[in-house]
Amino acid sequence: MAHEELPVPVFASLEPVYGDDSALEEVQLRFQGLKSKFSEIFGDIQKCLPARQVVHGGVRRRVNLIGEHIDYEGYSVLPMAIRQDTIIAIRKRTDGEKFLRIANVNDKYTMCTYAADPSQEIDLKNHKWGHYFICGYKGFYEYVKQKGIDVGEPVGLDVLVDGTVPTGSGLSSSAALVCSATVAIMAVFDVNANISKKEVAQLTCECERHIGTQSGGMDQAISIMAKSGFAELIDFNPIHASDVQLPAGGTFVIAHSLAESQKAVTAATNYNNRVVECRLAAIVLGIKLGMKTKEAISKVKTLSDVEGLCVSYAGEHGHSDPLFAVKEFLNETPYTAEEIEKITEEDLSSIFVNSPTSLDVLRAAKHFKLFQTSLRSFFGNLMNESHHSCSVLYECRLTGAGWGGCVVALVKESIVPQFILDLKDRQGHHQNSDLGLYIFASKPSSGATVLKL
Ligand code: NG1
Ligand code: MG
Repeated sequence: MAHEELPVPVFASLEPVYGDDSALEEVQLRFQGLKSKFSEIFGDIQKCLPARQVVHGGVRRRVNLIGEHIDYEGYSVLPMAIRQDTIIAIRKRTDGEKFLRIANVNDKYTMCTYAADPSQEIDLKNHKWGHYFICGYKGFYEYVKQKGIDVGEPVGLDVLVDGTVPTGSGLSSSAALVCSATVAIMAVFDVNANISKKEVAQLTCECERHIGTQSGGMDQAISIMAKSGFAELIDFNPIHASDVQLPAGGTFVIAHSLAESQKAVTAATNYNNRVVECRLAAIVLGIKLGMKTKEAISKVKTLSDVEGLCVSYAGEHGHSDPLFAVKEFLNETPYTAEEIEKITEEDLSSIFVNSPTSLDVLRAAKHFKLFQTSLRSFFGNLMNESHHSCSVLYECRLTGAGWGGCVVALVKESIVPQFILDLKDRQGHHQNSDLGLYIFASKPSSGATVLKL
């Protein structure tokens, strides 16, 4: 059975997860810290259930090696989990109290309190870190409802979070929190045994959309499905992960640019803007390549949906790649909404009527870069090309969504310490007291885990 078909593993101690991991000692300390802080805040640690998440590093965080900004276009990506993670301790309240209290070991994040109400709307205009937990909470209840699983009336939850990656770093701190929240909630309600990692990956991707980012699914997929020692080639629709062995003798060094990117706050102008531009480019290409207007609008969601048409068109002209059609049919000058509406024969606001976050984009954007956006999606295959296309055509340069965050370098193992020292010198990182958080080496790590202690 493929490992993605297995449920998220449940362990009684840390060793099976971190046994081969130099970080074991550090993690043990963090778990002890998590336990005592939990008791300090909420009292009585008994029956507290810690769930651990690590990305690309898995309900660890991740770095992406190949393929930025193409997951939401249905194209495959190659991320890996890094050693940094988010761990959560969670407990159901049995005293009838109907609040979710979400605390963080880091004092920078003050406690967030929400009603124990799965139908609550997340207040997107007033961003709070606890909203990411609520994404998982809402998603969990949507899942059990859809599956007909009875988990009883909503109860209060005490939650304590500890995450080791800087936020807004393109290392997917948001997905680490959403995924660890979802996995922890599943575990505390005992519904984690029969659900496969693949299903959790799909579910957590939908969960994160509650925060208003039109998430592609890469981060959640790797957070849940990562396997120690491997990067994963992730395909979408449906989600599928294939293990990819990385070259021996190399280690990835991840270095923060020290610019933060608050995607949940800038979604309309950055991330969701690219998702909307891609959909519009795909619709326009679909129409230019002979689809009827209505058909294109209803059927074409991503550029991968029209790639076949583009390739056939190129073939008729003795070419083989979809870029030929892009260059033929799309103007390099950005389009106004009115110009696109002339082609679609429909208001853009009615095309996106069911997507409030897309309507936000339409309100915020003056122009739409259809040519650049489709060039970029069809183009981003090899790491160098991907990096070039990312920086030149997409105005971002880093792992993750960009506009801040981390660079990733594959470095010969023998020179890693010197490489890190040089980087610190060049970037003035030596003045930063949290050095290890901002520049570090990581091998591919494992994905989400539940610990019942
Ligand atoms: P970051 O920057 O880590 O939030 C985002 C998306 C990914 C992917 C990358 C760009 C979410 C949660 N993550 O990553 O799905 O599209 O940008 O490759 O939306
Ligand atoms: Mg994110």
